[in-house]
Amino acid sequence: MYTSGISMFDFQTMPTDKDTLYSVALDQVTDFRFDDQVARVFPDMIKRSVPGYSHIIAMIGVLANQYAQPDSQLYDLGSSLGAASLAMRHRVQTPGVRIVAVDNSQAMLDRARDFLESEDLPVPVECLCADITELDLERASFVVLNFTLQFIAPQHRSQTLSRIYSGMLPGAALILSEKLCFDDPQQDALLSKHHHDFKRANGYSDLEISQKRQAIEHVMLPETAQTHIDRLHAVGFKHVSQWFQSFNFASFIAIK
Ligand code: GEK
Repeated sequence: MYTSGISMFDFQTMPTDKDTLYSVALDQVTDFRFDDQVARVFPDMIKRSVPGYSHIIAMIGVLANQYAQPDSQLYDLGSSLGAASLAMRHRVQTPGVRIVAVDNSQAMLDRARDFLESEDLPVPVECLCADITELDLERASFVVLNFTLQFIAPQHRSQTLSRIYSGMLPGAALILSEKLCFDDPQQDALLSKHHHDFKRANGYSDLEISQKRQAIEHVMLPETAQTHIDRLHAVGFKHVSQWFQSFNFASFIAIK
């Protein structure tokens, strides 16, 4: 069968239950954790919560094929169920590359492994349960932090990026996608409102939106675009560009 276009290669094929985790009023909303309950519904949750997610995943595949160097490694840090790994695996044609998908949630990684191992493709993928703040990368030509850095404590972000940078080859690229906040309170409120409109349009109720926001507010700490750009430069990246934004969600590319 002839297939064309990038959408064939994204996370849409991943099995998922519908996300109803915050649909009934909870006595107490506890801090969000990437546990088995979340892993079960994750593809549905992220697609209905992050504007532009499927586009970013598809572009990660396209960009990985541009930056992958022969006999190097491609890293998917905070891989969750491996959507970015999957996109890279389907796109990259460079000889001798392997993908390393890293997450510190065993529940996420078990599902990612089941899914990635069921595929029969030439590019090998290793699924590693590890904390990315303590990881040493080797011969990395392409690194993905797709909505992961926002879960790392702000005081550890520079050091984590420096560590990543030192494991990257000259000319290698890092993709950093994040939820943003804005210095201007009006802009911040407007884009946050539009994000909630997006979630409502995807079937989340006001109760679900507000309980999820409570669960995530101490766990996921967004920063401004300028903070990310300045930090990437300070770590040593030569070129930094913001290549995507939808409401308060953005993605940057940084080249060593
Ligand atoms: C995607 N990138 O679908 N070490 C390793 N993993 C971590 C750490 C850490 N210190 N902290 C958080 N995580 C994915 C989506 S989700 C984003 C990424 C979201 C992991 C955590 O377990 C979770 O799987 C992931 O980072 C964040 O393209 O849910 O908004």
